[in-house]
Amino acid sequence: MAQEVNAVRVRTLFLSDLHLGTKGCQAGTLLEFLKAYDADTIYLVGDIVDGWRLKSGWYWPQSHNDVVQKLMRKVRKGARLVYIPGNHDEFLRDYIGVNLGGIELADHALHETADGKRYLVIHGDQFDLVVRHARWLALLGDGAYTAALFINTHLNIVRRRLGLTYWSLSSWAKLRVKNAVNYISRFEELLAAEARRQDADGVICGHIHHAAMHEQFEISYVNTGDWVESCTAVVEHYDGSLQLIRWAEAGQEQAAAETIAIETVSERAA
Ligand SMILES: [Mn+2]
Repeated sequence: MAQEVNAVRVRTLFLSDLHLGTKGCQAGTLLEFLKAYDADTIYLVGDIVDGWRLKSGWYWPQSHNDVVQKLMRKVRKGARLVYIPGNHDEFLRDYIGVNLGGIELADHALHETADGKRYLVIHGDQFDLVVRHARWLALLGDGAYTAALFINTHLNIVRRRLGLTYWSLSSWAKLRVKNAVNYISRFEELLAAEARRQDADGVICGHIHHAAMHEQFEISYVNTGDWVESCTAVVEHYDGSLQLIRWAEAGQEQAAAETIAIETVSERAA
């Protein structure tokens, strides 16, 4: 306990797209964040360990181990940890429904906030093909949409078996800069629609490395972002309110300020 006495405690913590096992992962910064925040429940919303990259060359420095250790330490201290695999850690999808040493593996989850709102928690790669071919699928109707979701998942399993790299919607969209905004907004719209289909009040996802929190589609759309570029996370406070933390920018200073305030009371007074 001693190590995290100064941590900000939240009801729930949502993290995605850490990409541990790649040089891009900002593990040191992430570790600082994990020291600053403690939660009753932690959702890992996919692409936590990058299995695709690990296969083509092992990259696992001590800092990546430290992140895993820090998360496991939180579990030992009583945190509930739900791991929802994404496309880069798809190998874990074979273990969905299993509890691995205190880690619950799930395809998706329905999270209820303290104020009774229900959120669909899902990585989001399931919608790549639909996003890419939205116009055609809209013309073909609902059956085509369901088929695309099915094909999307199975096409990538086949690619994986063949040792091909995952086709990435986000990097593909980024290459087409002019259209990137369109793809992002289409992704957001689809995820919002899926939440509505599942009778939820909102969705919390990752995958496209684009943190966001808005109600543009008459439902809460929340994207946790990533720890490769933006260093973002989403927390649920004890009143049920959600907050997007941009750790690389203001979050760090804010948490530091709160930490100093706690120190002032508990330590400096002594
Ligand atoms: Mn992904």
